[in-house]
Amino acid sequence: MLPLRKGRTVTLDLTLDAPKTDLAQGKPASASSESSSDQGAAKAFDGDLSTRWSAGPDASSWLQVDLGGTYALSGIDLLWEESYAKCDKLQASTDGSTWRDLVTQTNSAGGTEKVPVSGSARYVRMQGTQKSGQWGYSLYEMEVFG
Ligand SMILES: [Ca+2]
Repeated sequence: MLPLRKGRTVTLDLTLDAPKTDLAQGKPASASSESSSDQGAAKAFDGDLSTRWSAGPDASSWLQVDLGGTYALSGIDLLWEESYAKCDKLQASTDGSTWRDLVTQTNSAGGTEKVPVSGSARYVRMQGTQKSGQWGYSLYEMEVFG
């Protein structure tokens, strides 16, 4: 602790982080499956932590979003419900049909995953490969940052 005394000038050096903008929020979303009509793909991009996308039971289920333009990406946050992907690939595409892997995750713990990525993309996809349990993947939110 620095003692502050009356009459003394103190200089503070502050670095403020620019607020991060979720590029995916409210953008067009699609998924390989949706377990019910009120747990559709868009629910993972609505900025609401009480709503979620929930996939059918297939371990190869995926969820994707169209950012509406090509961005240089820095990170993807996955906010999982209890049923998460133990293994998945985070993929990127510029045309929505050819995908490349940004990150391959082989032992995820679920919860909130903040995954650093690099590369440019217009489309971003969570491609599941192994489920955490018997239920399909379920994401409260998937956030994409530039
Ligand atoms: Ca949501």
